[in-house]
Amino acid sequence: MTTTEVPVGEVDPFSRSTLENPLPFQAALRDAGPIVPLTRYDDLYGMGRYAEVHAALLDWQRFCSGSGVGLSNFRREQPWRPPSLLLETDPPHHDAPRRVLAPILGPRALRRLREQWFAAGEEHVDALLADSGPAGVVEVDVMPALAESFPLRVFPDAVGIPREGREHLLPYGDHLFNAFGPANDLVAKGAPHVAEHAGWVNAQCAREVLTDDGFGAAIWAAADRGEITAEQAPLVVRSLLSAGVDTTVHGLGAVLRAMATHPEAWARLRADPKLARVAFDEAIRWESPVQTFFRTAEVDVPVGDTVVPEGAKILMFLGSANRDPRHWADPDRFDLDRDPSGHVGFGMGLHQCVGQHVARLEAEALLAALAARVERIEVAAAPTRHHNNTMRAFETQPMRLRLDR
Ligand code: EJD
Repeated sequence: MTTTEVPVGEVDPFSRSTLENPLPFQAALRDAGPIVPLTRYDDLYGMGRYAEVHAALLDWQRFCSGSGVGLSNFRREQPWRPPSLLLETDPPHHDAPRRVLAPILGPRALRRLREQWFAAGEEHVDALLADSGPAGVVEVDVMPALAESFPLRVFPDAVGIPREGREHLLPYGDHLFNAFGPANDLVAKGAPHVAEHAGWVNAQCAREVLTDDGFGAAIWAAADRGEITAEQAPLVVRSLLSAGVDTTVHGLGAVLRAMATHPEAWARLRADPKLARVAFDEAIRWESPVQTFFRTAEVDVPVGDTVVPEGAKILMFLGSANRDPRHWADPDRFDLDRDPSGHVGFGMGLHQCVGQHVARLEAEALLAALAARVERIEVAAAPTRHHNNTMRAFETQPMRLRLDR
């Protein structure tokens, strides 16, 4: 907890109580200044205001990613897995993998998937709603029943990996996102199983394992054209399996929460399904499933009255920037009438989420299917949080879906 007695710089952003509800800590961090030393960890500074977070994300020359985007500094510590060619690199090394992946996940390429995923959304929702009683109500925990199962149904197929072993994907991602933070109990809990999950994930990245029509095959085709090397291709496939599952699960969890707690927004979305996209982006701003990641100061960087010394880590609070009242009017309000574009929930600058169009399409397909059949989404019981060093997530969200009849 942030109390008036403890200066915000002495609070552990990764403690269980901060993870359970980070909002008071983030408000105090923003009020303390544009950059604040976080003294629980060595050589660490925190940035919580929109203007500075936004500017730093654009300034890849001084706020670099090549030393890792977690607390661990790769110049001094061995990473737990070979670094990502997209996430944990700077130009020029970053650029070829990014240039290859961007069109594979871009709006033009996704047109092919749109009809398929909308049909999958309908099937998925129909199966869930088949269990409604005579009252036309389905009471269900939407985390497993929708937020997890829908991405797991459509995304691995689109990558082109086999069905067997997909249960490794979520625990792999959960550990990966924990491992960006400090080596606390959350990391310790995942550690005994990492080798098993990582072994399976890495094995799915081989050309022979992948179908010949998915995102994975398209990455390998780029290797054949010489745009990346054959050594790079499996690591780029690994990026899809790393960043593409847990993130969308918790993005869907966020938009479902918003719809259940804002019935007027749900009614508007039902009347105009085109609102699904802005609803999803506003939910990403409001909840910020990816709460934080780090940069490393490439040189001494002055920020306000503070000089961040070369080699120090800077913790960028995306969720805090997305609720900074210096930038957003009434930021704690979920509001379908605001323009959420410019939020940093997908990052900003040259590392900005390359999979965001995929995430939006998954959300649109699921929301459209729900909108066609569900008149009201109600909170049936208080949700519970899933603690993760990077993600703001729900473990459970019991809801009542009232069918249109
Ligand atoms: C990520 C914060 C990868 C990879 C890329 C992006 C993430 C994780 C892993 C999404 C980090 O290339 O392996 S939000």
